[in-house]
Amino acid sequence: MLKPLYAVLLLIGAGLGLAACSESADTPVEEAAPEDNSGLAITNGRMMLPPVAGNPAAVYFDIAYDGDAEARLASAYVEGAERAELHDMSESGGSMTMGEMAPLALQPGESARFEPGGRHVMAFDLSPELVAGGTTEVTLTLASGDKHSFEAEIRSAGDAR
Ligand SMILES: [Cu+2]
Repeated sequence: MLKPLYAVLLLIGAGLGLAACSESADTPVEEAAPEDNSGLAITNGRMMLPPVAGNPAAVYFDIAYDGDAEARLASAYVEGAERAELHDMSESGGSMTMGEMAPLALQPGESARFEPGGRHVMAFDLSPELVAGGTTEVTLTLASGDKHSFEAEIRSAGDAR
């Protein structure tokens, strides 16, 4: 009578031990840089704060893509902004207007620029914690679901873009 009960307790104990073990083993892995299979490398990341508080900021950067297959940029996330959109500038009737960017496809080995007067990430509803001289994290998500994050330098409206 005692023996089977002991066996059950042992099993429960082993189960708990396993759960605790895998939890402590997983935590350091998650805290390390998440695996980045995006093939994206970003340089020159910077966020231009708006001249008037309450307006959106623009984020510019250079992309180099070195993946195995065509990649499509799907969305952007900017730490400290409520919402971010991928924008492009186009000329219509002699004036420049901006709007949602057509999906950007990158072939292996290709690069692209997000720069003043062209493509940019528009960041809306900015946290007051985003101040010139600091940095913020920008995350790009590809259509494949792969993500790539980078630090963007925060600059004030009058600084070099
Ligand atoms: Cu815009």
